[in-house]
Amino acid sequence: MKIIYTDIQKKHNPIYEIYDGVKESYAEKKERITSIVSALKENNYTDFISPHHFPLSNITSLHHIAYFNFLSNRTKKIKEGEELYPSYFIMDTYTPLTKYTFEAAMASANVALTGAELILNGEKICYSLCRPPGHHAEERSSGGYCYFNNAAIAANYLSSQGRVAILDIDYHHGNGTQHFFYERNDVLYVSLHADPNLKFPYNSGFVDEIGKGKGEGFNKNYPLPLNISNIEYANILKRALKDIRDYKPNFLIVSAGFDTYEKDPIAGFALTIPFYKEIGQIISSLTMPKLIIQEGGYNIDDLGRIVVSFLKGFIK
Ligand code: Q9C
Ligand code: ZN
Repeated sequence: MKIIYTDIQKKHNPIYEIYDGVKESYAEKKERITSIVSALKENNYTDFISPHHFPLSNITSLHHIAYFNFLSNRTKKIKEGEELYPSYFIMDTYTPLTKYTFEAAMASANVALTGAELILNGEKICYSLCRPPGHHAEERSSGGYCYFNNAAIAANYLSSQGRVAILDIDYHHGNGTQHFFYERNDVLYVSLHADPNLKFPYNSGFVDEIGKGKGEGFNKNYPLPLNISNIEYANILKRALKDIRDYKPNFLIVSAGFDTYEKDPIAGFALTIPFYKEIGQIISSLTMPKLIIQEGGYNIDDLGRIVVSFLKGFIK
């Protein structure tokens, strides 16, 4: 299995986030990448690939040019070690700009696009180890540790060659991804996530959000109760796969967040490390080519083992 990543993605390195007015240690740490890469190497995954640079239009056909320019220009004025908090392009207090945020977010988007290109060139499965994550980023806003929506950018790229389904298994609802494809029928969005009445992003991810216009029926949310177990989760995942099968996509993108893990420091499900292999197996029962895109997952000690377990569910 080809694995795409670059250490440029580690250059984004905020120190703190603000929760209810209190500064806390930044959860979306660069060590997440280190944990994943070293576990992959220990488990004999060797096919690592660096991303290449795609035309900016792949990003700016989704993200507004004013937002893109804001990230590009504003980060140039930030000093080493400084963090810039909300402006009108930043939706919350978890998504600061640092000097290298734009560079890392661009690299992350190119990691996603490189994976998508490999899929077009005939790979059956690829893992784009994106960081920063993407699924909360909208047309003109950053949020929830996300700047550019990597999965949406890859989906939009693939959509010129066929029907795309996105399965989002991050703990949080991918408001950004839903938003980009809400009125489109060429990209199906299906998400399993913590009930937004209780958890971030709080304002989207409800069952009645089914899409709009010609996109009606092509957005599907499965909000879940806290502390959900492996077995209950597997049942709902299988139901969600039926939505995907019925759609008959040519490509599948998995927005793979591992903050559903029982010991995740910011979340609240009860999934265990061996169960991620089962999730992988369930998803690999779908036959179309698959691009796995890394989203959340914040238990640094165990994240690498979780990813390895998950990838083992797919054929190498
Ligand atoms: N004190 C992703 O998983 N809320 N984003 C954090 C912790 C923000 C998560 C509160 C969660 C954003 C990609
Ligand atoms: Zn998440």
